[in-house]
Amino acid sequence: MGRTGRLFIVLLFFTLTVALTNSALAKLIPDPVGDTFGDGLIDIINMDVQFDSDNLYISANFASQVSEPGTGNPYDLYGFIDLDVDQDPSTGGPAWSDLLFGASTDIGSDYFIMFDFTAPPDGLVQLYAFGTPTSPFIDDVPISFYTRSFSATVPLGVIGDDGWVNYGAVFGTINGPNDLVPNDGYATSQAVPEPATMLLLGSGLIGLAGLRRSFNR
Ligand SMILES: [Ca+2]
Ligand SMILES: [Ca+2]
Ligand SMILES: [Ca+2]
Repeated sequence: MGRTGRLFIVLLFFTLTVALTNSALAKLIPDPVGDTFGDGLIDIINMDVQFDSDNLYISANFASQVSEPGTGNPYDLYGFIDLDVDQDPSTGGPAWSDLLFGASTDIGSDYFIMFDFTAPPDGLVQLYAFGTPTSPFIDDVPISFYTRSFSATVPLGVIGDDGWVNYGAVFGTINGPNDLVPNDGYATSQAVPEPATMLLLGSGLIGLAGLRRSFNR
């Protein structure tokens, strides 16, 4: 194997290392199947909150079907996502799982997203800032529902955050909560893969192609 071939192997190794690091970053927060309560219709499988320089991207997968609140489907998804944007339990308020179940999540919820109990299905859920005695409405958050998942996008400009947040969520039906994620404690947001990493991954794949060529020669 010539010098070019060795260079390709080094490139490939570096690329695999970077790819593995990124798959660790993109790991979903898992939640057990079958750990529901109440009417048990909504069962969270996992949840993920990632950020880039512009947005927080919030998504969750469910064992059950889910639909946007307000459609009248039994699987219409209701609930709350708590966002501790300064990762400080002493600012903001208690998480909804603490309020509803006496959990102790160590979240100081500065903002929460409510899956609205009254709005028609309009592709939006509502962002509130924690406050006493009332929590002011901040903005609508665009959300897309798929058969067993949803994905919502919160502009960082709205919550004034650097992208790192602690979060937790409670989901259920219109009849009440069914599942918490995480069950005890909180999860922390992650960065989405950077374009520079994608470039490295791309150059590694080109390297792999080159390596095959040099072997075939
Ligand atoms: Ca679950
Ligand atoms: Ca806080
Ligand atoms: Ca759970």
